[in-house]
Amino acid sequence: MIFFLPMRGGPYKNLHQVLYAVLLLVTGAAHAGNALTIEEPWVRFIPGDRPMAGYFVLDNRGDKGRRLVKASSPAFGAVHMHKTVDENGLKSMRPVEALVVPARGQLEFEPGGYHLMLMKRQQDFEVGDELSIRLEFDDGSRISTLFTIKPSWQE
Ligand SMILES: [Cu+2]
Repeated sequence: MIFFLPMRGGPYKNLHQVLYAVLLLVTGAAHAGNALTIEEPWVRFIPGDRPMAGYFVLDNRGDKGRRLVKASSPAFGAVHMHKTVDENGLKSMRPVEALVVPARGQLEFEPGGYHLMLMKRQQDFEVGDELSIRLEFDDGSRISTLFTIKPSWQE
């Protein structure tokens, strides 16, 4: 009795708690991973050292809005979020601090609108190359995917 009681009350109960916690972590991570995805990621090719622009659609299937606060890539020294604005026919770019992907909605980065400004390239690129870009959210979560470099005329 003295041997069995502690065994039942202690380690087994704890083991179940640990297994349950692991199960929650695994399913929680799977949910988080599935809720937000990067669709149609591509980069418009620009020769030389000038900045290139990255485009994608963020698809949020979760029931909470997500706030995108940062983008980065090992292939570039700096990545900023920009918005192209058209004022009386004059196009310019403005920095964007953060953007919300609405619950069960999408946020589009597309030519003429939001884009990632990819600056200070760390390597040479050609059309067809792929490069990794990571997006970070204000809750600390991150997702990354491969962007394909496409010809400059592609929209
Ligand atoms: Cu820009």
